[in-house]
Amino acid sequence: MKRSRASMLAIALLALPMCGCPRFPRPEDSLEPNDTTETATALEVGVPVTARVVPGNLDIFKIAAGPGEMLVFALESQGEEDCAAFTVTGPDEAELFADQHLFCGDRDFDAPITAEGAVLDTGTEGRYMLSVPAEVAGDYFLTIKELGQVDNIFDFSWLYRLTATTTEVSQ
Ligand SMILES: [Ca+2]
Ligand SMILES: [Ca+2]
Repeated sequence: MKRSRASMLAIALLALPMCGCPRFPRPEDSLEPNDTTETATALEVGVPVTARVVPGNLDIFKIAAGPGEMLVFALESQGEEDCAAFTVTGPDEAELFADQHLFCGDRDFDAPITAEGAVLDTGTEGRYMLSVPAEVAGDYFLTIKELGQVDNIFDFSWLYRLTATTTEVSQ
């Protein structure tokens, strides 16, 4: 009896990696630590960075923009659980965009808070185009937070490529 229970446990342990569930821990990226605006990763216009966000560890990026520009963050999924929430703040700490959903895939149910002219385009699978008006000159901060499912047993992570660009807004 003991033996069969042990073999059942062995089968369960062997089956676990095959169930497709996300597993933890997953390695962090080389940009860490970038969990606060003070330690934010500085972006250069048009130069992509690849990073991984995990629950409980924000990824924060900064880029100088403005005045009179549109700042666009292009985020392309490179795999794992695309389950992110975004926030963009301006030089005066004004919130220009803030996702409000708490779990994967709920963005459509809990609409983000957006400043006038700020838009998140999710029209292409695995790609986000987040545009915010940079009316004031200074540093703009993008915060990426990895969410989960309501019933998550294992933590998620998301591998992404981020490119920031600016365009002049015609008057
Ligand atoms: Ca990270
Ligand atoms: Ca981080």
